[in-house]
Amino acid sequence: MNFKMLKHTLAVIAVCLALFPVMVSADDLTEPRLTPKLSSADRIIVKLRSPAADGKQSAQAAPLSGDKLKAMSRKAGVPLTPLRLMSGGAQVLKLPRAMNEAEMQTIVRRLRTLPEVEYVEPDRLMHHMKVPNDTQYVNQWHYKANSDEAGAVNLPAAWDITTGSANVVVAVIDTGILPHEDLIGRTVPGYDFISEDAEGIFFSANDGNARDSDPTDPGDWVSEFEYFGITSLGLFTGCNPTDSSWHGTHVAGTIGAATDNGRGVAGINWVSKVLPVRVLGKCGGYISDITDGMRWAAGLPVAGVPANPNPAKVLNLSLGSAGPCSIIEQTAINDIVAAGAVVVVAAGNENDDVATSSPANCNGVIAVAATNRSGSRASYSNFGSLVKIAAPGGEKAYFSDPNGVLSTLNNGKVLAQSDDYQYYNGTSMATPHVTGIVSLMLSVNPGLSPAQILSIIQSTARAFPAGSSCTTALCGAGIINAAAAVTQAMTTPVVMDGWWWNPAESGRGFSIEVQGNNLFMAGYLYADDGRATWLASTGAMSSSTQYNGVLQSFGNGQTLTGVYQPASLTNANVGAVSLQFSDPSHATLTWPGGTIPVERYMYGSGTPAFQPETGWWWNAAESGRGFTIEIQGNTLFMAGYMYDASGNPVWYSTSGTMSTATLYLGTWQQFANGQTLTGTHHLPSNPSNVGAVTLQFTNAVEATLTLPGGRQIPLTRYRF
Ligand SMILES: [Ca+2]
Ligand SMILES: [Ca+2]
Ligand SMILES: [Ca+2]
Repeated sequence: MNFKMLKHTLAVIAVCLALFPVMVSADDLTEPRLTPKLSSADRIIVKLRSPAADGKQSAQAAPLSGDKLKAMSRKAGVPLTPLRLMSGGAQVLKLPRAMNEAEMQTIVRRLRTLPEVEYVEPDRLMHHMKVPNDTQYVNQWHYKANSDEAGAVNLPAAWDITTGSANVVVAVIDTGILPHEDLIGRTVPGYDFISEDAEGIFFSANDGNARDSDPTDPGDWVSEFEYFGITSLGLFTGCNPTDSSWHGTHVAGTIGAATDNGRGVAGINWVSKVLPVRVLGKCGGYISDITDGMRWAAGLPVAGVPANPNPAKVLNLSLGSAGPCSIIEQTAINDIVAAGAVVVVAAGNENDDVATSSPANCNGVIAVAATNRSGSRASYSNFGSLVKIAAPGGEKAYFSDPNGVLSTLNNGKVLAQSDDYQYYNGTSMATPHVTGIVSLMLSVNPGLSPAQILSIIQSTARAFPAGSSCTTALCGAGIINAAAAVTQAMTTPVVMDGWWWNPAESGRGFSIEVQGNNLFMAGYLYADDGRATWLASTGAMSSSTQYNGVLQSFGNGQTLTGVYQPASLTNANVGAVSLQFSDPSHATLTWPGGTIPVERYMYGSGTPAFQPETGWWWNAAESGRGFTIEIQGNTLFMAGYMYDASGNPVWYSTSGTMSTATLYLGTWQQFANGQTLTGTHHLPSNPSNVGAVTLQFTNAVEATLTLPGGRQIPLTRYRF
């Protein structure tokens, strides 16, 4: 498609930001102690309003009449069967089958609209939370429910939902791994990326060769002899004498130790396999080897190394060093994230701003700060605005202090000897908690993007406990909450945000975005008199793949160059609209114009130098008009949804190549005379040039927009 055609097809729509109804989240069913196993309810509890005029509650409900039952079944959309009467005036009705959460919510919502219904709720099946039988689980305070441990990640309730999926692989980019009794059977074949130090010299690798297919950890001790003898030769610079750490084995155990096997420790993920990628040897590892190992882990090609048959969806990097994010690191991370994998990185242990520690300071990673057992910042943990989330890294006062993180280890100080379990502390230990929980989220919803994963773990994070030395400015959004994150992951729709269209009907299209469980779309098209117009719809998804709502029309709001005036809802129901998503980039749209296939509109390729968040943006001080912004490849496409001088909804669009990574210079265009809501397809006429538009991004969620006339407007991402 040439660029001219592109301009025709990229029309725009409208956003009516603050005017839309308040979004309603899923039912707020509070659970006392036990956690409901979602997706397994086959009954509902209904209480009808008492017909008694005196308002007294009868002790027991009266059986439903046949007519009443039929009416309720019709409303619910499924046959309901009386099961039993309850004390307190409610009764239990059986559903024809077990319903998943979305189906259940639909039935509950429908029945609530009946005037005679006082309340209706799912009759959920409760059960014990899953607790593994590993003998040392009792000491893994960092996994426990928050009612038991202030600094823990709330795993038991998450394990009730999932203990992992065989379709997910987790990469541990570290010192390699040992065949520990509690890791046997928990790995897929990895690789050793440590190159020779110089031709024929393998001090760092310590396994007698360069890169090879065996990621077994041979030990990373540095002896006094080596320290004094070899550093003087320029090797092992900045490296101190130390025992072997078995660091990768400890990290791997947190993520995926064999669990519920009656021995040792529990891992966060009991099912998904660990991919051991060895990049750290004696005295650490080089970025050149680490980035090759990262790329290979995510399934990207690395010269001279066989393809990885088990690409990882999440990479654990419990490593780093002082320094800026290098180009080679950022490029590798960009490519890995573009391939759909999540990169989780330790913030570092220098008690310093994470901005000083790479690769935690790279864009697109989840940088993890460490908290201690009480939920305060561990004294060693790096901190700062680049930290995305906190997790328990523990804080030890002595070697075997149980306030560290307990995982698999070996007791060999030089070479490996006997399997062991030890407490370590560090952001290296916090990071695999996040990685493991991300792998559980991907186990229930493998289509989640890295951006969605980050959004969910941040929005579901637990606030730092009272008295914590952490704040969101220091330690990220909160302490990761496994149960809440996995629950949210299950119900988060996988829809590609941005521009959508029907290729057979170019000239009109759709902005579609899903945040959390809420969809917000605008259709940009033409009025009967030929002017560009837009309609919008927003509300909760019915399920992870289905949206049902109404099209709404707004008017009388702020014009392109006029002063602010709020818009008004001119038609609350232009017609019903539904979107049935068959995959993240395809859907069937049913609306007043009929039923049409729509798909994600792809107009650029390659990785942009800068990637702002895709979707709705606005100026919060000027609600009622808004903008959709997207960069694909190096091409920006933006639309503005606002009003003309007569108060009609109107849209403008602009599209073109970025001038610099963060600066766009273009012109507002306005199309006319294209396809109407219900009319047959025809292309719009050539656009008119409305004036210059400039967009200068400050970061991925903030920009300054300059509209025709020169007025500058601060834009931020619109959160709904
Ligand atoms: Ca080797
Ligand atoms: Ca090896
Ligand atoms: Ca175990």
